[in-house]
Amino acid sequence: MKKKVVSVLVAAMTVVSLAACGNSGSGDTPTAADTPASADTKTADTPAPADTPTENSEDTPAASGETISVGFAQVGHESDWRAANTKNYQDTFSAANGYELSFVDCDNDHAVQIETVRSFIEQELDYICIAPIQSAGWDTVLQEAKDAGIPVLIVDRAVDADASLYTTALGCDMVAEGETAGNWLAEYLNGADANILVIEGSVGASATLGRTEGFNNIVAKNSNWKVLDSQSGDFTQAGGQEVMESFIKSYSDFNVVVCQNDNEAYGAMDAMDAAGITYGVDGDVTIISFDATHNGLQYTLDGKITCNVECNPLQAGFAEGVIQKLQAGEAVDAWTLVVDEAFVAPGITSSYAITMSQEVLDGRAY
Ligand code: GYE
Repeated sequence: MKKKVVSVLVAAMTVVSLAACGNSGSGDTPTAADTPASADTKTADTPAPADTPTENSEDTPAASGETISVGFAQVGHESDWRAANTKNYQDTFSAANGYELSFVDCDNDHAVQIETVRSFIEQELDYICIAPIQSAGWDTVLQEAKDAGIPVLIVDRAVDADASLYTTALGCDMVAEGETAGNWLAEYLNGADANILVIEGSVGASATLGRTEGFNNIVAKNSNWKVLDSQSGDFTQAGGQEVMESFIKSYSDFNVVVCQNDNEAYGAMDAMDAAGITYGVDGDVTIISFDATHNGLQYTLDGKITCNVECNPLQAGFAEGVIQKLQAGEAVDAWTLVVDEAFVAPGITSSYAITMSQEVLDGRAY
């Protein structure tokens, strides 16, 4: 099962080695903060396995009929987004598609995730995908994977490590998501004051850091906005409810609640319901959420979550596209941006977001 490091003669007579491709990241670490714009953007046109040329890769596992082994060190099972992301990886890296997927739910524990990656290295898997629970603390194990010659794909969230330590990264632009939320709010409030409470995601996660940074970039431009408090709800419904309950005890004068994912928003709504606080387009408090899952968009269609900034969890096709390119001995991009939109409740028009409709909701698979 161990990946052979092969050289492949491609049409232009250029010899490209897998090992070289594996370390072809640019000097710039592709963090969410400096995500390149659309030039590298990939959308639904990611090559499906059937479209991927395999004729130039005769001694790769796929071409020789061997399955390709992929380890996936997943964050955990904290949210609906995560469940959709996990299912997407399991469906894409299936036995029927020629893969043997070693899937590990790391239960939001950084130490477990590091050890999981180490065990993938010991098992000499062909590829390793990591959705990093936190962005810091990756240098050592990434160096170990590099030394073992195993290509690593950093998926969904970013790491702080130098890009030379991994093969490629892919995911949404979290800073841009936070900025979209802020820009939409400025447009919506049209000069009115904002007293804002933020329920952040998991501490140290790039999704949390990026969304916070992006939103704060817009807060800084609005002198009559005040962030009263900002606490982690760990991307869970229970966490969102707990943080909102404590906010309600401490603050009485807020009119905006920013939840960094949909599950936290469900918990925050439960807490506000219990306290008799009204929210949504007809209520006292405006809720902003992130993810735009099916249930989250239902609440947006119902006018309860006023703005929902998407992060698309269906990212496995991008990872598979990278792996198929590496199998074929082709160079891969250092960074692949998964593009997303934002959605607003019916009756609101925005230059930053799409107005929700039943049709949009019906088209939402996750
Ligand atoms: O927003 C949240 C999940 O990393 C983008 O993690 C992902 C985030 C997503 O738990 O729901």
